[in-house]
Amino acid sequence: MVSENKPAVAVVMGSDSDMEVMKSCIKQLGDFGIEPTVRIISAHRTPETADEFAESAAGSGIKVIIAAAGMAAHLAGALAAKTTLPVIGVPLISSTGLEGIDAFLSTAQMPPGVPVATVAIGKAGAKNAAILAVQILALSDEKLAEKLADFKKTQAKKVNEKDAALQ
Ligand code: RP5
Repeated sequence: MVSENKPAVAVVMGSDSDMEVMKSCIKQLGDFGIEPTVRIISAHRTPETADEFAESAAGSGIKVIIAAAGMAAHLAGALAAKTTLPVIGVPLISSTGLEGIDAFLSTAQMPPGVPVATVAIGKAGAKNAAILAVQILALSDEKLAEKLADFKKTQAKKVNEKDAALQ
């Protein structure tokens, strides 16, 4: 069961400039009734805070960490190095002109032994990170599992309706 009081999901981002995209992650979690802990922590600018956060996350009741960053995105990996909780990495597009490929490779290409579940670049990834976190929590939470099943049905219904409108 997900605790009513302690947030089970943390959404961590490398900069306040990531917030605009990560709002869709926070909103998607909210749609499943999950209010996450939201933090701005940088693997490069505030590395001590990153260590501290990762080391104390499990003890604070967090079960899944979503970590989003752009450019040389080391946040998800740095957190994964210091916790046994599952870490979902969201690579973000920055102003470098590399369209998020830089962050994607930095997030996904973890060495063996320290996985980061890396989702798509940008807004799609932000939303999918929330859904993946819910899927992990739903393994031990029947109500969440039901909500996920409803979500899938509604999603399929919307596509079917669009298809039908073309016939
Ligand atoms: C990363 O660098 C952040 O996650 C952000 O995506 C990018 C740029 O950060 P700012 O210069 O906008 O703070 O660490």
